[in-house]
Amino acid sequence: CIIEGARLARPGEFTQRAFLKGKLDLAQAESVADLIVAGTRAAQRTALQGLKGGFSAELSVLREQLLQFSALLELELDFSQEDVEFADREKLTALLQQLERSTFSLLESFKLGNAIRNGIAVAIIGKPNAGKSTLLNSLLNENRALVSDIPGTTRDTIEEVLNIEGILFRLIDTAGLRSQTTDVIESAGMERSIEKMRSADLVLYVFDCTQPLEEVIAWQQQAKIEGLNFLLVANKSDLLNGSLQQSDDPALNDAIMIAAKTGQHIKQLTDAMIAKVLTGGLDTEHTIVTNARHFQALQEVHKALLDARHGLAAQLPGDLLALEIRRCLQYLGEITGEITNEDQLDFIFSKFCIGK
Ligand SMILES: Nc1nc2c(ncn2[C@@H]2O[C@H](COP(=O)(O)OP(=O)(O)OP(=O)(O)O)[C@@H](O)[C@H]2O)c(=O)[nH]1
Ligand SMILES: [Mg+2]
Repeated sequence: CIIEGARLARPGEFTQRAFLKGKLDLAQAESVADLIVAGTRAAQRTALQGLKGGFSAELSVLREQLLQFSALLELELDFSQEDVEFADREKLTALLQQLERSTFSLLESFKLGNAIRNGIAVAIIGKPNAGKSTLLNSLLNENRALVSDIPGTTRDTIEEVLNIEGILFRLIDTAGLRSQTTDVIESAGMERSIEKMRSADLVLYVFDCTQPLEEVIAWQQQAKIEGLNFLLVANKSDLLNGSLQQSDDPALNDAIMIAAKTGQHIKQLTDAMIAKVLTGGLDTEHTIVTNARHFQALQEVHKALLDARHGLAAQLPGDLLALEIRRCLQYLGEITGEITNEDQLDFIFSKFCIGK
């Protein structure tokens, strides 16, 4: 065929043609690329959702409404001598606020979308000897981390990925937290533990349920203040019969009782981990932004919307207001591909593999 003049398709060429012919918009075309690299079922699901155009549809509606206002504002400019107002300022303010809310929730969804693509970071935190490394091993079903009855066994973080029911988790075993240590390496390890705890999507706070529980309650209060997404994991339940010791505190009602060493109730824990993640809206029909380019454009949209609304409040003249609104439209259009330049398109489609 090649002698006859045929050539191999360029990366993304077929999808690019579908876009240029108007069969897919840009956000949908990019979902094709996301689908190709999706490593888990959850990632595939969000990519498919993008392909169906939910994301684009949501933005298109908003963009259309804004276009109408923009047209009215531009019309005012034609009659600038006569001091007329075609665009109802109050309605425009309301629309801008609605757009701000929509873009904000889309921006927020990026965090979840990103987690789905790259795995949900789960930090396993707790005092030395609580059984964190034993839990990591039990979740992975292998002896990955060193376990011993000497407190301070884990000195640095250990990271492993685990696919639970199609959702990718990045499990991070950390060095145990103790209130005081004179060991330099151990205290450096603890600093890293705290860092991991703060940056994780989900924190598993593991404690030995045969020990006094005051510290657990204190940790929980602090975690709530810091706004952490966490689960309390009461470990070593095989050493108890029945309920938590001194657990008349209702604060610990939600703790999940497990025995990491024997693998008891690990399924209950993984179910709770999935439930924690799903509350972010993974299974709902909500649109999730997974694409970094969309995220950046949405940030610009959000900034432009704020400027426009502040301009309105400050009774900015119509021509300046029209400029701000055009900026919003520009960035919204960049996401769905209504406004693009050649270079940007080539860059986007070059990330595809050949034959797509
Ligand atoms: N009985 C019982 N012992 C457990 C359980 N989980 C862990 N252990 C024991 O507790 C000790 C400490 O376990 P590790 O997993 O090393 O604890 P860690 O939290 O990682 O400790 P550091 O790395 O020192 O912070 C070991 O002797 C484990 O065998 C459990 O569910 N039941
Ligand atoms: Mg350990």
